Amino acid sequence: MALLAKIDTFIIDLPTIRPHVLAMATMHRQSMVLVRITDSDGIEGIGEGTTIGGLSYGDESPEGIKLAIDTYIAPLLEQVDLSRVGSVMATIGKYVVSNHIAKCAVESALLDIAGKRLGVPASELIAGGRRRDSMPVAWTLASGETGTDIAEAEAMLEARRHNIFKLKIGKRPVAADVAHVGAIKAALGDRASVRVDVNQGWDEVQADRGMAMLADVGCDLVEQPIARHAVAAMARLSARHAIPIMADEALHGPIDAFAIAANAGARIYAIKIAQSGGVFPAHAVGMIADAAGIGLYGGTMLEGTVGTAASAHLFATFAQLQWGTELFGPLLLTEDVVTEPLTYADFELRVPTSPGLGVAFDEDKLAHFRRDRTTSHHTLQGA
Ligand code: MUC
Ligand code: MG
Repeated sequence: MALLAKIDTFIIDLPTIRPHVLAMATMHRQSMVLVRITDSDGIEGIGEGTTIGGLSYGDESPEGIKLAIDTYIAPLLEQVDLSRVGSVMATIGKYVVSNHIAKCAVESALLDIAGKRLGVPASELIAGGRRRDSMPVAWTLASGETGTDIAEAEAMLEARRHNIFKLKIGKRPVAADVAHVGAIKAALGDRASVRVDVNQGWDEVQADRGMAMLADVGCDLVEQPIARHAVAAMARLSARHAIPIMADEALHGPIDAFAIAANAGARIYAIKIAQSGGVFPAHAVGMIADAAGIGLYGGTMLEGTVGTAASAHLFATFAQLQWGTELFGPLLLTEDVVTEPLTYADFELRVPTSPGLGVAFDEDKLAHFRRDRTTSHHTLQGA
């Protein structure tokens, strides 16, 4: 039996290495909610809940995630045995609907504690445990400039960091977007897989035109071309085009996963632990996809190191990961708040091996980047 001794939540804001241009927002920084839970045995677990562009991507904001945890989830944690992670999350689910990102942050911290208690990486606590120690990682080209994106992709190939590139489109007219994708694919050729994410930017007519043109320029897949609720239209587009649709915003956990599979709305799922409501529901999304013959891709909410590690532990357990992952979040940031960064090498991310999530806060950096920091006399090197 492990009881709650302490829970602390805080928002940190970290600058991005360059503006990250998406259909709905241009990011100059990433804001993440971090949770630290200490149990009655003194074991500490950490978790992350992150979204993109304030309230422009989804219906949870960093401020709202923190409020949901502090005001509604923390009191529930005072009444349960924290060592039973699935049961704790079921209790939370009974009293807190939706709020998937907040739930994900708390569940990750509990899994971190569970792994540390048992002396095993979090991946060993999910289904049959870890099946792979590293996984392919895509990079998103989203500078907004074709030439800059090509130079960035060349540098990534040269450094053997990424050979899968996702391009963010949907903001400009369809033809201009496709010309941008075509120019990048022509420059990279067979050295890289080029994919696009429209972030719901098109209607069905634009998607019909866009998907046909994208197939012609050698694009490998089209992520969430239209509105997330338009499952019937996703199914019509999937039936009409050979280029596969990957569902992202449409997937908020197992119920959506089942509905999209039943309606043949997508051939690939971008699985995100935050959007699904945690590692366990995201695992269920993966199982539904597998059963339906839908390909798997490990998605990101552009989390920092803690959320990226939690995602990697889950994706390491999937029998199939046909489309790789995009767990590059920490690489988009100029700063980090952990003691040891994750390892990226040979186009892959290595899954941490120490107990729990396998990552730890650097207390000085954390204190420095907390939005609610009270002192500014702490000066970090390079900060
Ligand atoms: C999204 O919609 O997939 C993932 C990678 C990236 O650049 O943005 C995100 C969000
Ligand atoms: Mg997406």
